[in-house]
Amino acid sequence: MTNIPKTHPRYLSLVTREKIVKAMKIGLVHETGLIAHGRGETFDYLLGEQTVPLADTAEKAAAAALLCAKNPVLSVNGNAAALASKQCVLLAETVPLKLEVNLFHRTKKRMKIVSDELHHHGAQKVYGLNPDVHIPGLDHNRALCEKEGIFSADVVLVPLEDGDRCQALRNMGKTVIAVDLNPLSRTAKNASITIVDNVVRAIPNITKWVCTLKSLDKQELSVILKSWDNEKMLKDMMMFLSKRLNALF
Ligand code: PTJ
Repeated sequence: MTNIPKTHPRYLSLVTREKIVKAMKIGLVHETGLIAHGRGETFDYLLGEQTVPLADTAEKAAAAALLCAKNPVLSVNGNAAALASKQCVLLAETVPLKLEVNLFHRTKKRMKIVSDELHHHGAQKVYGLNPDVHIPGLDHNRALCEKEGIFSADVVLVPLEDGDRCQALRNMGKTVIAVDLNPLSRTAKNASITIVDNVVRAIPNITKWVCTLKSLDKQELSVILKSWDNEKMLKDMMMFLSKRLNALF
């Protein structure tokens, strides 16, 4: 591993890169996960590498949706496991919700590596390794899931998604919470609640909101959900980003 001095102005970003490269070398992250990470970095740079107020509000709405859910599931892929396994397990315990591994580049070996990583960070049960159903309308491996997990979930949290599964899950009537740094992506546009934030910051902040909102009853939580307008948030986010860009010149 390259020795990155803590004094380096890009320390956190460089350490995260090292983490994802190391995860790729052991098969946790797919090679194309590095490209996805690079795209994410660009948008994070534009956001100022911070949880902006619009994202914080989305994380609050996500927490409310998870607390209202009957069967909430967090779908974990390679990048999410590499960057935020510990945080995913903590969120799973706090809500509580189920963890299911779901990969675009699915192999038996990678499924086990990602599942082992979650167990290593304390997960008791991880779904996904024994798929028994298909998400209708999807022709690739992301369709494979477990009946008790994603298939029967009413709320699915999907960090770093590809857009067509998000749409397929919506078509099944599920509430989809997406974490995607790119507000222009199909996932961002198709999700019920889009969190434009880095998964590294988003998952712990959702957990923080879950702890804050846990004492509210379902009616109070549904007030938060009813006021959520995803389309408006995406428009406001684009305004925020363009204002930030304009201010730089
Ligand atoms: O592990 P697998 O096999 O399931 O493969 C996962 C990848 C990420 C390769 C696959 O889902 C993929 O190709 O994703 P996309 O279509 O490139 O989309 C990834 C999206 O996540 C992009 O819009 C990125 O901007 C965004 N993104 C990347 N890194 C982060 C992120 N969003 C939040 N936090 C990040 N750290």
